[in-house]
Amino acid sequence: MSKIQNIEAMQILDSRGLPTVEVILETDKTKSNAKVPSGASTGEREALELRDNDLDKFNGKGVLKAVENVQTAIKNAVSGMDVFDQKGVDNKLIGLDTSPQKNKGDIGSNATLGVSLAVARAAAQEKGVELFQHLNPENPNPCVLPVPLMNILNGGKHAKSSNIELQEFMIAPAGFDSYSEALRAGVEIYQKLKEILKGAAVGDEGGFAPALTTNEDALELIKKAVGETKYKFGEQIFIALDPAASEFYDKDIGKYRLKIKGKLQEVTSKELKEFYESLIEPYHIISIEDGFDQNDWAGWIDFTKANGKKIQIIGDDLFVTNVKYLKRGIEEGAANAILIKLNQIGTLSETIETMDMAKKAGMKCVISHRSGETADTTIADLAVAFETGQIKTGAPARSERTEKYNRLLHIEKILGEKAVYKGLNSFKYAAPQSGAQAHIK
Ligand code: 2PG
Ligand code: MG
Repeated sequence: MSKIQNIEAMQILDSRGLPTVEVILETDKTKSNAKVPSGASTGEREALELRDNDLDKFNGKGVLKAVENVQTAIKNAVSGMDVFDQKGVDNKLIGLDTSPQKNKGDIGSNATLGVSLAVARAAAQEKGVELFQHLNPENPNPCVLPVPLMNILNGGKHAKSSNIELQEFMIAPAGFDSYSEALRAGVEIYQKLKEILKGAAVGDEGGFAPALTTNEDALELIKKAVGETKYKFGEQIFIALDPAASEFYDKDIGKYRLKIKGKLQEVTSKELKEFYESLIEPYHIISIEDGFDQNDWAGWIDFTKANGKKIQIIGDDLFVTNVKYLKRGIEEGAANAILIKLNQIGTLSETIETMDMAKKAGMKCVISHRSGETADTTIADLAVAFETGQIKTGAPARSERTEKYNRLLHIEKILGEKAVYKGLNSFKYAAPQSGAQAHIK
């Protein structure tokens, strides 16, 4: 037992230069901290990060109210609690949410998450173990390193300069024997792309953001970059997409608006499905996240029915790391994987509960950063702790992204001979969506 003695919070900056929350927590023996990330293409059902809306400061983006909530309501509620009682602390945090939508709208998910993660860090420090050896009480000796989904070309809301609608073009170096080899391959392809583009702006997640005329251009560029390295496209290197389709769905006309074949088009869910299907084979697409709008359940279900045995189909805005929406997705067969973002739900325990539900349903969990990040590397430990086999944390550029990749290098070193890289096997699903996938021999 080790009691929480003091909790403080501060307003700091994230990778976009916007305010975010840092929590500093003290017990008798230790001092821990956690920094909270923030999204741009947020799902409408996400837990709410509290912003000050004081237009005089940071254009309304300040988080002093959330900081205040940590130092008053939360501190009062959890002081004296045991840092080894993660669930107890998280339940207290959840109990402070009095918002009618139960989305932590009044207390702030940025306030709750900072405290929840600082508690986990304090407990690991007190035990004298690495964070990845503490986070999953059912598996204190995890050894699986994740496949990094590296976002090397940015579009959509993260990079307006690219002029394309799909948000993330990621490479998945899955055909390797170790995490560090896979990472190296990803880095070399990123550097090759830089050479081809002769220097281009980068988007929020460090991927390049050149001005393009159509979404397929991004895929062609990546294909070219891989082709100019020694790596085999479709054997070692695959592509994962996050279109973030809610951002280009027009509710009023019930259609998606995006550039296909160089032309801005308005397409139905069915036409969008056919567009994605036409890309899978030529570009070795292994995974598509948020291919459809967060309320287009029928679109998701049709796509998963047709392609769920061939590729990974991830719900991000669709599920928002929330058991309520995941349950519906499992019942209706809307996806075969879920993106896991701690701040979409606001506590570590709720995140673990969601991962448990996904795992039991045979769905893959992909741990994810946000487009607004900090130097906090908790998600790297989380991916290893739960042996999810996949993580997406941006391009191998900008230290808020590379810190996570570097932390995984450290974990690989700590594990030594025991480290496992499952590569393509990390993309295999169990029941009910199981089946041989086209790319996985
Ligand atoms: C996403 C994320 C992270 P954001 O859509 O998956 O890449 O973006 O944090 O802006 O929601
Ligand atoms: Mg997404």
